[in-house]
Amino acid sequence: MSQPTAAPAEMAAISFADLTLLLQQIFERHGTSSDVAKVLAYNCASAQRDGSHSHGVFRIAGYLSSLASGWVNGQAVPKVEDAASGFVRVDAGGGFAQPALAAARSLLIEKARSAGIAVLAIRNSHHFAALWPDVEPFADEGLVALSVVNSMTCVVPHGAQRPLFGTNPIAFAAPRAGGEPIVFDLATSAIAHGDVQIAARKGELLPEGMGVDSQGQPTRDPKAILGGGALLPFGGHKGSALSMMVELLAAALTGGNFSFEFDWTQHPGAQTPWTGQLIIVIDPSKAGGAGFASRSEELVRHMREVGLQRMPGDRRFQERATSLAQGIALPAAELARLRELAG
Ligand code: NDP
Ligand code: PYC
Repeated sequence: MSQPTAAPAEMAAISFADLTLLLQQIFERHGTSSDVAKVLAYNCASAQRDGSHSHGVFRIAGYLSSLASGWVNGQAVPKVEDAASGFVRVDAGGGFAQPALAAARSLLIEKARSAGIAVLAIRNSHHFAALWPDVEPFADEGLVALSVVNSMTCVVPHGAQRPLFGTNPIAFAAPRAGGEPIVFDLATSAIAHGDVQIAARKGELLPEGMGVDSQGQPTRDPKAILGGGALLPFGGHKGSALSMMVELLAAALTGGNFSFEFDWTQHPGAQTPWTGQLIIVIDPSKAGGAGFASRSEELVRHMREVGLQRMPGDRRFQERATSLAQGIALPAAELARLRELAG
């Protein structure tokens, strides 16, 4: 006998500008300042537009429960410090990382252009989003950018028995002549925590090798991973080393918390990791020689020539083009819920 299949959800479409405005209203109505709301709304709408589903409107519930719990300061005003010729520090004041980046961005670019390289160290910050929106705009301005952020303990270091690291993504962006910039953004865990939540919600099994249950046994059940189990790093000892590097750069170097250092148990509903973020920006024009963007393009051409069909970022740029042309597709019930939240 065949299994009954769920009816496909009725879909609706909304423009990028309208979704951004709607999300801005939601954030403001739930306790953020207008400045913070603008930055978070643009970030979250961009993720939805580009098909970054684990960090688009799916995250709104987590943002709002974190704000309501008092765990994150939606009104925080970042303090930018000019630390050295190539170093900017920001204390995010227990608020979100993206407004801290926005506040420091022009100083960071000025330093990168004058010194050739500059570092932005954000501490005392919450990052609950995709990382590519933090680096891609630098590439649009001809700069190379690399960012790391740590999150919350849920990944077992390779060879260990218990979780310690966060899902700790790394994002990179570089300009490319005659095309979209080269951008990748990847969790150093075998799968992002957000995707495990989405699989659990849909009742789907994960591929092999993503995580373990509460007894440390391999499992494909996302609910077992979320309910006392843990994730594994991608690529065994190699992903584990990168995750360790992220803890060092995003937390030890910035003055932020390691993924295991904060305790949110007194704030039921808290979901936003209270950690740190590092961004390194390089001005490739200082390297001399052939233009960097032309060399990037040359590399991409050679990759295509050996048979590469899909560059990292290709799917996202394609989704962006479709969303901008046809509107961002969302289940109608989800859009109605967002409108309710916006009041
Ligand atoms: P994916 O594994 O989906 O993708 C990682 C990268 O690989 C992307 O740049 C993607 O490009 C590219 N890619 C995917 N498949 C292919 C392929 N077949 N060929 C070439 N390139 C490919 O991402 P993750 O699940 O690791 O991470 C998802 C998101 O979660 C990220 O945005 C990350 O920043 C976020 N995250 C945030 C955390 C936080 O603390 N704030 C913690 C952990 C994750 P494309 O985009 O075009 O698909
Ligand atoms: O998807 O792993 C994740 C994540 C952690 C914090 C924000 N996103």
